Amino acid sequence: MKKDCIFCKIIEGKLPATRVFENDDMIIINDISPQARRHYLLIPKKHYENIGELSIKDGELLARCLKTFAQNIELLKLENGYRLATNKGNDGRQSVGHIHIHIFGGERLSEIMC
Ligand code: DGP
Repeated sequence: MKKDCIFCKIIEGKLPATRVFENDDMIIINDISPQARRHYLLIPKKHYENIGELSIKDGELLARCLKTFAQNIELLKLENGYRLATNKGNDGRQSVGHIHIHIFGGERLSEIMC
């Protein structure tokens, strides 16, 4: 856990968030500022600044998170499909420095989304 990280505080329960799913690896919460009818954030519990910090070994954690996500599509009401995105750095418009994957769905999405 990193001091002064918003997502670490949410993971620790020190800041409120609507948790839709949780296991040992990750939480899935509703985004505070949804960009689609359903907009979740998949947040690994281990603190990494962004996807660029992951080693091959760390990639196993990400693979487990994605597999678990894919097994919970009904819970998330994403049976019709979804889009995943992760932002990195200034050009990627990353605003929170804790790795997270945006999950968009619940409607037919626009062709381009930022
Ligand atoms: P990014 O720009 O990729 O770093 O996305 C960060 C997302 O996190 C953005 O869509 C808004 C969301 N967010 C920021 N602070 C909070 C918070 O305190 N709670 C929740 N639920 N979402 C947050």
